[in-house]
Formats: sequence, C-alpha cells, structure tokens
Amino acid sequence: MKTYLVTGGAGFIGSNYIHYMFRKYGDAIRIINVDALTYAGNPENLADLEENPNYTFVKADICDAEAIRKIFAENEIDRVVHFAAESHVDRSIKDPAVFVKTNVLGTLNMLNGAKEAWELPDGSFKEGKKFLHVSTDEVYGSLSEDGGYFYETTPYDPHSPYSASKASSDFLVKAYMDTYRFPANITNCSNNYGPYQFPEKLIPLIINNALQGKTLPVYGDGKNVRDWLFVEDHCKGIDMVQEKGKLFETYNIGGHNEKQNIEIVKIIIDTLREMLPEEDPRREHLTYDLIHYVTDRKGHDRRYAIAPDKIKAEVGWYPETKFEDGIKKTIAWYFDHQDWMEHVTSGAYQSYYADMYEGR
Ligand code: NAD
Ligand code: TDX
Repeated sequence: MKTYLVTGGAGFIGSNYIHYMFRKYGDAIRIINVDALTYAGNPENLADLEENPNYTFVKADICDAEAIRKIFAENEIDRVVHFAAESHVDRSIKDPAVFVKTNVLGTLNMLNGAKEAWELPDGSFKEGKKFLHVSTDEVYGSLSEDGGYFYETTPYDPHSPYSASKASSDFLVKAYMDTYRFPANITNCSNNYGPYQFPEKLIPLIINNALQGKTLPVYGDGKNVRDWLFVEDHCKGIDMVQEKGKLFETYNIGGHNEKQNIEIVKIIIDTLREMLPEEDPRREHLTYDLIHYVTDRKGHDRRYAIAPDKIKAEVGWYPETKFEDGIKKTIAWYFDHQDWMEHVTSGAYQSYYADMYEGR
C-alpha cells in the first residue's frame, strides 16, 4: 500500500485530487493531508472522508520544519504531492511577503523533509520515492494575442509576486534534482476550474455574484485570455505523471481551451439563466447588464496558453473534458451547493471583497 503525503489538500485542487485518488484506488492507498487551513483551506471540502481509516488530516504549516519532519518520521511516505501555496494573484499584488514565505520557504522545507527521510548513506534515494511539485503556467510570463504557446523549454519570465514566488519554488525543486538527484517532477498547469474553488477566482466569483444579482467585475477590457482546464483532468494528469512520467522531468498540463474572460462571464450568465426555473425572480436580473468593467489588475498578463504535447507523447494524458461539459458541470455544482458558498463567503470574505472591489 502506497502512502501519499498531500500538502494543501483542503484547498481547491488538493481536495479534488484527494477525492479523485480515493475514487481511483479505494483502500489500496493511504493519504495524509497536511494543511494550515488558511482562508483558502476548508475542511468541509473533505467532510465525506472523516470516517475513512485511510485518510489522515494534519493541521500544520509547511514552513514548520519540526511538524513536517515528524510526519516523515512517523510514516513511511512513498509519494509527496505538493499543492500548498498562496495562490491568488490579486492578493500577491497587495501583500507579497506571505507568498515568498509559503511558496518559497515552505517548498524548501518540504524538499528538506523528504530528502532527509528518503536519502540513503551513499547519497542515493530509497527506491520508488517521488515528489511532485505542482506549479503554474504563469511562470512563463505572458503571450501575445496572436500566437505562440508555453512549452517546457519556454524561458521563465514571471511578472506578478505570485508567479515570481512559484518560479522560485520551481527553481529550488530543479536545484534539488540537479544537485542531489532528488526524485521529483514538476508540473506547470493552466487555469483550473471546477467544484470547491474559492470565490476569489474568476469563475466561482462570477457565479456567486450572478446568483445574488450583484455586478460582475471584469478587469480591463475583458479580453485577457486564459487556457481553462477542468480540475478532474488536472488531477488525473498529476497521477499519470507520477505513475508514467520520467523522473526529473517537467510536464506542462493544459486544457487547449483558450477563452477571453468576457466570454467566460457571458457563458456563466447564459447557463445560469437556463438552469433557473421560469418563476425564479433572479432570472429577471440575470442579464449582460450586470457586467461591470473595472480598473485593470496591475501588470495583468494578456494571454496564457499551454501546448500539452510532451505529456501526451510521454505519459498518454490529454484533456478529456470538453469545456461545454465541464463548465455546465461546474455551474451546476455551485448551483447545488449554495450552502457551501454561503459558508465560505461569510466573515473575512466580506472585507476581502470590499477591499478589492469597492469603488474600483
Ligand atoms: P488554494 O488557494 O485553493 O489552496 C491552497 C491550500 O494550501 C489551502 O488549503 C491552504 O489552506 C493551504 N496552505 C496555504 N498556505 C499553507 C501553509 N503555509 N502551510 C500549509 N498549507 C497551506 O489553491 P489551488 O487553486 O488549489 O492551487 C493549488 C496549487 O496549484 C498551488 O500550488 C497553485 O500555485 C497551483 N496552481 C493552481 C492553479 C489554479 O488554477 N487554481 C493553476 C496552476 C497552478
Ligand atoms: O474579479 C475578477 N475579474 C476578472 O476580470 C477576477 C477575480 C479575475 N478577473 C480576470 C483576471 C484574469 O485575467 O480573470 C482572469 C482569471 O483570474 P483568476 O481567476 O484570478 O486567475 P489567474 O490570475 O489567471 O490565476 C489562476 O491561474 C493560474 C490561479 O489563480 C493561479 O493560482 C494559477 O497559478
């Protein structure tokens, strides 16, 4: 039985990954989820696993060397899947320091914990151990509107404090692979969408505002392009890289699905209108009139697009979910889980929203 140490498993992608892995492997695996439960971490995302004897939750900060060492000392960890990070670009523009602490120093601490536990006296590593570092396409910078893709060989050119901190963490993982032959992979993926995403990110924020009849804030001219990937496809890709990928390699994971932000916002409005029953009073307000162009994000990257050719050729992964299906499933999930949305938007979210959007 393999034991996985997942960091940041109470967040959006991490919780989807843990669900995916138990669906796929059942009780043939154990998962230990270490998460500090910041504003982005929500135990409710994994409430269905509370009674599962193969699942353990540890509340700890990935920067806490003692706590991480203890987990490695008490468990024979086979795989690390490292999601934990500060993940929101807008927050990084307001307060970069915590991004450097968690994303850079936290990653360093995870690398050291795994290295200490897995390294043999001759400097080689125990058989079969693997560390997967989850990163982003934002490390490659921004593409022009009229072409080009990010490849694994594209030079790093991060612009925001968030992407700079992720780039730094990628370089640390590369340094451990190059210096110590530390058994790792890096994956750089495009924008994920799906259930359990915190409503500071575009898609859940727009769904939540639309259902409440609030204005829908679109940055700049709304024509920035993102390459949307259904979160379940991403989770499958991570597992396939660990099972079939070559050690020490980087794999880009993308949806081959580019959309302008304004297109996404209009799709959400149209889909919600279809879902709401005729007599629902919210239908009347759910029109494009809710769209509100606001001051652009500072340093806003124009376009991201991944060419997932290498992962397809070497690992056999491709994005299976068509955007039309994925976005419908996603909107339906938020529609059916309005209680989840209420829980995550009460309290601190209100002041976050006011600070980020009021008068913008
Ligand atoms: P998220 O913000 O939803 O979740 C982050 C999780 O990490 C939360 O559960 C939080 O409590 C935890 N965490 C934060 N700081 C911690 C710390 N110091 N110690 C322990 N736990 C801590 O993020 P997400 O969207 O699920 O992203 C997961 C990973 O994927 C990140 O590394 C992010 O950079 C990367 N990524 C995300 C996307 C995307 O579209 N969401 C795209 C590409 C890459
Ligand atoms: O209110 C909004 N209005 C708006 O126009 C928000 C929150 C966003 N936007 C725009 C900015 C981006 O062009 O929508 C696009 C998507 O924004 P986000 O959801 O904040 O994602 P992005 O900045 O592209 O970064 C995401 O993808 C890569 C994740 O948050 C990162 O963690 C990941 O690395």
